[in-house]
Amino acid sequence: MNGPVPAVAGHASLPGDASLPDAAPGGGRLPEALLRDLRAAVGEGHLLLDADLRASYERDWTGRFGAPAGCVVRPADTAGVVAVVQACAAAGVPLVTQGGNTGLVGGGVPAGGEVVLSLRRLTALGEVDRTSGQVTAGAGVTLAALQRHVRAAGLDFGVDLAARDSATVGGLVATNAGGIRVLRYGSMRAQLLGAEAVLADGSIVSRMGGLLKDGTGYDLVALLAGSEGTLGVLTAARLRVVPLLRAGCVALLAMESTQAAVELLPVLRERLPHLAAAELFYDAGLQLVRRHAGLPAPFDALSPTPDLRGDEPAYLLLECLDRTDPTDDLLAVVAEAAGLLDARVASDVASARALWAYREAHTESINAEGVPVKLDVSVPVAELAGLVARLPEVIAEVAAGARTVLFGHVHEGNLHVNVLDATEQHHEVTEAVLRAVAALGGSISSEHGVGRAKPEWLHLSRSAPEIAAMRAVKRALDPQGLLNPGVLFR
Ligand code: 2HG
Ligand code: ZN
Repeated sequence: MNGPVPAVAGHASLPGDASLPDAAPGGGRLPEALLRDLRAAVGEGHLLLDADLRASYERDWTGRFGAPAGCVVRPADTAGVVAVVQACAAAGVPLVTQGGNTGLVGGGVPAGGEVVLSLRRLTALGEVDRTSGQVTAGAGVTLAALQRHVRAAGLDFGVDLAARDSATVGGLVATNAGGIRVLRYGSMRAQLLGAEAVLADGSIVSRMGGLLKDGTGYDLVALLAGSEGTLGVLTAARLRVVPLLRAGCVALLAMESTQAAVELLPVLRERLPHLAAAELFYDAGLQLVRRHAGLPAPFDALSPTPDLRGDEPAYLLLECLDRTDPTDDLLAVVAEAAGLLDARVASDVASARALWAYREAHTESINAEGVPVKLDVSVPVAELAGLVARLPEVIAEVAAGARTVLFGHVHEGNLHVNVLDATEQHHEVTEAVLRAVAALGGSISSEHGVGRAKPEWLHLSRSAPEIAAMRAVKRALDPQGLLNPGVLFR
């Protein structure tokens, strides 16, 4: 997930990408009867057939994935979604569900000829229920709109990420999005207390009561989180809210190595109960961000400590949030931090934002350089420094001359591996990186989903019986293979 969605239509498919079949024709090829039913379901103005109107729905944010859709439909409500799903089921035409189109693994854009079901008009927001600490949000509500709504009631939402202005509730649930607050509140699945979803046969599953204890069998709501639109179309979510913590401070630490940053984690856990984010990046990303966002150097030239363990410096961005100013506690930890080369601490909103910009501008700055091969992985945190040290060699072996930019969420051992100048070798790079991750007991997809980018490597993270069980669930709920075919499974 990333920043504001720029116009990216017109990028060519990556050479040799088996997930992108030759461009299928647009709306002209869909059966007339289907178009008639879709028009009736969404209204004339929300059935998009012209190539120009479809374009922004057909290509993903990175420019790497996408193909012409049969058409795009934009229903206004759950009844409209039901009518769309039923029409597609009757015609046997597959659907791709899309939210804010900020996905990074091709899971929300067509592979050629599907109906794109955009949920952006499902923007209803219920009143914040202070008694239960819950709120209901339509699938098309953006994260920023949800945050504004909940904060106006003196509360907050537990997930936050850089793409907040465009990413929608439906997409956040579909990918089980993580972001920058996972160490405090968990991923999207942990916020999800109920859901309304339209299944592939047009039936509606609605569990919006928000019961915190409910032992009546399978947890269908939890199953939808991370299902990437393959099991049903999520139309609304019942979400947990958290206290609004207005007093905050941010520190940007230059650590002598990744290992030094990792070794600080137990100290942070024990001494900073108000820690809300711990983010990691390196010089390669910092230089790109400075160039594209025009930011000054955060530190004067760093003078490495004599016992520098051979690694490059790692930048660690920490944020504490509380009811009372947590700056003194953070300063005390920073003052004693082992392996610290330099530090900046910000307690006012403007300087805190300025420090966050170094981290949050990574995705945009990388994209400004070209189409990256993006891999979102996690390893047990004790293995993180080892992975960071190995990756340059692993990547250079299959893509000499590629530029690798690493950043991520250190607490979860979650690394975003962005490889530029490697579009020709994207398959080899993916294979090499994901194998290195799997060898360390890691996950091939931490928070962006599997999408169309990684089904081939699912077996590196999931056993054969697990994949068979997942496929059985998919077949049971979507026997026609109507919903997001090619996403998650090959
Ligand atoms: C982030 O942490 C997002 O900023 C995007 O997950 C990561 O662009 C990326 O690779
Ligand atoms: Zn991330």
